[in-house]
Amino acid sequence: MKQEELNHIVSLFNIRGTVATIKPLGEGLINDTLKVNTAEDDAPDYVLQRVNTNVFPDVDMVMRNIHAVTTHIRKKLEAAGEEDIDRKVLQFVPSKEDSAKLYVIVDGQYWRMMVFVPDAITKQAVNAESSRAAGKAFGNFQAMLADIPVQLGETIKDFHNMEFRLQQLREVIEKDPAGRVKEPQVQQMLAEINKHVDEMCKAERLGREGKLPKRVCHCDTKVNNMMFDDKDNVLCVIDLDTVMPNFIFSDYGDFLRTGANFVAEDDPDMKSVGFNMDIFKAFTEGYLASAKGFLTPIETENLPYAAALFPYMQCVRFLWDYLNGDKYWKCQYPEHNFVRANNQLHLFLSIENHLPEMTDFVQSCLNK
Ligand code: GN1
Ligand code: MG
Repeated sequence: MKQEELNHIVSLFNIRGTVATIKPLGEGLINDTLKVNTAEDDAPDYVLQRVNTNVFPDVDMVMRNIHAVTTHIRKKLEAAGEEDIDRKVLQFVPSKEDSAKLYVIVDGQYWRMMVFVPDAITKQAVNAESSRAAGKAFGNFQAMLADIPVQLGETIKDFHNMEFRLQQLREVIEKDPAGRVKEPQVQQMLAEINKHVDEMCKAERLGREGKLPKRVCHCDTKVNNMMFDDKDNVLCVIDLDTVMPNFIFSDYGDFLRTGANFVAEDDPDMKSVGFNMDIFKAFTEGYLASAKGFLTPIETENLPYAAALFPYMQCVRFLWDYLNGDKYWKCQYPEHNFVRANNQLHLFLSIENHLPEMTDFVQSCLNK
C-alpha cells in the first residue's frame, strides 16, 4: 500500500504527535499490522491494523468487545493500585469523527489503531518458567473479566464448538470438493477421529445440561499472544479479536496444544510429536494459582479433557480445510493441512496416554 494512503488512514484517528514513519510489523497471518512512529519524543508510537473481514465479519462487534474488555481491565488495574498501567492493558485510539468508535472504514477496509507498548518482548516458544507465567496471566485475564458488566458478542460463531466442527467435517466429506476423501490416509484418520466423537463432545453436553458456564475467554491463547518485560514478567495479553464467552477449556487447552507439543503444529516428523508434561505441569500450576478461586469442580476436573480436546478439534479443523481444498489456512505445499491434522492427531493420542497422571496433578494443585 502507498505511504500517502496509509498517512490518510492514520489521519482519521485521534493520535498525539505527527507521523514520522509507517512500516510493517510482525508476521500475523490473519490481520495486516504496521508500526507508526511519531516524530516527537513525548508522543507514543502506534500500531495500525487492517482487520481481516473474511475471518471476522462483524468488526463493529469485535471492537465493541475489545472496548468493553480493555476498559474493564484498566479499571481493575487502577483499583488494585498497579503501576505502569499503559503497558499492562492495550489502549485503542478513537476515530476523529466519532470518539466512541475505535475503527475507521476506508474503501471497504476496516482499520484500527492502538498505542504501541514500549520495551515489550514477545516469544515464540516456552520453557517451564514462561509457561507458569503464561498460565498465571491467562488465569488472571479470565479472573479480571469474570464480572464484566456487558454481554460480549460471539465474534466467530461456534468457534470452539466441537459438535459444530464435526458437523462441518461431515458436510465437506459429503461434498468432497477437492476429491481427497477417498485417500487411504484420510480414511485412516477419519476412523481414528470417529472413535472419540462422544468423548470429545462432552463440553457441549455439559453446557446443555446447565453444568458448565460460559465465561469471558481469550480463545487464542498462544504464547506469542502475550507481552513480557525484560525481566520475563508478563505485561499483558494481546490479540483480543477472539475474546468472547466460551467454556474456560478454550484458554487452558489451546495454550497447551501449542506450548506443550514437543514440536511445531506442522512438523511432519510424527515420531517427534508428543505432550511435554513439564510444560503441562508448570502451566497448570500457574493457571490454577490465579483461576482456582472462581472455577467450579466440573471445570477443574475436566482440565485434562480440555488439554485433549484442543488438538483433537484442531485435527478436525485442519482436516476439514484439507478436504475443502485449503481455503482457510495458508499452505506452503499441497499436503500441508493434512500434515498439520496428522500432527495434531498424534498429539491428541499422546495426551490420552497421560490422562490419569494429568488428573492426579490437577488434584494435587487444588489441594495446595
Ligand atoms: C489460527 O491466526 P492464528 O494463528 O492466531 C486460528 C486458531 C487456530 C490456529 C492454528 C481465528 O490462529 O483458532 O488454532 O490458527 N484462528 C482463527 O494455527 O481461526
Ligand atoms: Mg494470533
